[in-house]
Amino acid sequence: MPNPTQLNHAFALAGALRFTAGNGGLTCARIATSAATACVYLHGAQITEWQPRGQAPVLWMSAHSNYDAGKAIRGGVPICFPWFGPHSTQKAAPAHGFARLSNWQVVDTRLLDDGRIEISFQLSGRTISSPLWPADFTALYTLTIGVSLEMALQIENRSLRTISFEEALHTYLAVSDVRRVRIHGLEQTDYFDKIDGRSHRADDKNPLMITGETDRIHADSGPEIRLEDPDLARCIIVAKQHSANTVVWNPWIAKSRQMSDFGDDEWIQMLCIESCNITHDSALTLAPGARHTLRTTLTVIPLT
Ligand code: TA6
Repeated sequence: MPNPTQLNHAFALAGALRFTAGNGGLTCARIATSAATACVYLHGAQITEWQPRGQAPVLWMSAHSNYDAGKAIRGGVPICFPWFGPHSTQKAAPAHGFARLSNWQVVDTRLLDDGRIEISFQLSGRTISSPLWPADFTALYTLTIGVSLEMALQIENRSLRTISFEEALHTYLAVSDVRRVRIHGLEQTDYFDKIDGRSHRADDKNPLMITGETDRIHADSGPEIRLEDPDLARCIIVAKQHSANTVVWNPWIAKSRQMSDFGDDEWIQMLCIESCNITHDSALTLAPGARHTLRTTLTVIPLT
């Protein structure tokens, strides 16, 4: 894998993007423009920081995260692919697939005319073949960073047979106090509650509020989820394209204590709102040569 010096020679953008050694010695791209700052690790192509100028950080990161080639970074936006959660048959397989544990290759960086920074990463089945999912594929992940954050995950089937997979942008959002936020956009949707193992229908008109451990897979949510944070006087808009389900997750007290890379009280200041194509009903199938792009855009507006 190229070192920061080699990456800067090929991809640095003067005054806007440079590569450096981050936590744990893992290589990351640091972005700083008049619009925002950000940090993206090549490990998992995981964005860990995004902060529009004048805003509090929008992505949450655990202070206890690992930064180790063999482990997932806790926070930011992990890429879950080609399966979500535990592997269907191999219990020893990594949760949420191998994409977030892999070194992705930087393939492009550019400064757009509107001042946004675009950085693209690639993961290929030719470099990361897994007996658990032996497909020939190419994943292209493009981040467009400015006053908004656009994340586009394109999967291409490079094999001669149909492939099926799950995917998610497992977005950790930073909140002031998860007990006081309101989530709009999931009303009147059906969801599977992983806590009680049953299917439910969301309240018809009231926004979702978090009052305990929450782990829900909502089906057919609309194109936009709004997270209202009264104490930060802001609303984070999660706009989704080609995402069949939305996961809402907060581990709350007991689950937080069970995770070594998650502080006991960190649950208060985070909430995952994840853009997904998961479960048997919504996993994706691609014919040979076909492509699919899951796109999520985060925007922050004042809470009026
Ligand atoms: O997206 C929610 C979830 O599937 C939860 O069930 C919990 O496992 C969370 O992901 C975190 O998973 P991780 O493997 O990153 O600890």
